[in-house]
Amino acid sequence: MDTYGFHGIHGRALPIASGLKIARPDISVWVVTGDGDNMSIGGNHFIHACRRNVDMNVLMFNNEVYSLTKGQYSPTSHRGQITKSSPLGALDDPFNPVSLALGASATFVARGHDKDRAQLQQLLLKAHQHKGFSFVEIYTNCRIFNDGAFDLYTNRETNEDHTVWLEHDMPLVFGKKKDKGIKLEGYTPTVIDLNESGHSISDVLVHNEKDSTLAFILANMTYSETLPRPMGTLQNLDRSPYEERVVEQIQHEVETKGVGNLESLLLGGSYWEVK
Ligand SMILES: Cc1ncc(C[n+]2csc(CCOP(=O)(O)OP(=O)(O)O)c2C)c(N)n1
Repeated sequence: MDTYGFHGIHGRALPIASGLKIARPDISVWVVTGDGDNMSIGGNHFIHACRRNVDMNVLMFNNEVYSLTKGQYSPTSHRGQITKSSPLGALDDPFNPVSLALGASATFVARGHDKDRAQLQQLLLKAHQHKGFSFVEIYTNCRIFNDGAFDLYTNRETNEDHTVWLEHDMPLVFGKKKDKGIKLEGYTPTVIDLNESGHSISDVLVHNEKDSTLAFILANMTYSETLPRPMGTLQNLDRSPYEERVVEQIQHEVETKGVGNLESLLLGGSYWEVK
């Protein structure tokens, strides 16, 4: 097909994209999905796509609600969220999508939002350059069914005090005046005030996107009421993409056993004759 993209069935974008990339490793494959699509009906596909590490880019537009179907709660809706299907407040605790991706062994995990194009552009470029599975969670405002859900993290007046930008080799400094930092006390992140005596920039945690233990700690800051919300690249690891392993395996078999023959495959080895 001479096209830049197409729609698949709800929840099944990742198997379609995996097949496409394995058949055509030369093309750049992008999946655009939602929190409902990717965490509910497609949740099982998501965890297996993460561990398989097919070289593709998954952009998950998280608006914390099912919007197309007019406002039911989703796996990223928070406890107490009032929606059309939870008029008294949702009782579930949400998935944290970046923790789920890390737990399922995704090699590239990042988070951005819809109101900062420069940061998002940087993340999408990094995802594209990463060889392997890239997951980018994108906070996306739904004006109709969940307006303002991310205001604290995306509005100019509040976002600098409520988010921290993760950049490899850079200290986790945040705040309007860039005078607050994240310090690790054991495995626990805490906020320090750099204006206070006894605190200096050398106490501030320096990000390392190759450290998967640190990625978990940072991802866990997500729903904290006292810590800023981590944005940027949580993890960026090198691991061979699945489709390369498929090609290598086939090449090896052809080199050692010769080109295959379907008939001898079907009639050879394990088969039974029913009498
Ligand atoms: C196989 C199938 N099951 C259920 C639906 C109904 N359905 C359509 S969209 C949707 C949820 C969408 O949520 P999300 O992925 O978060 O996208 P949003 O609409 O919020 O952008 C559901 C359940 C469907 N279209 N197809």
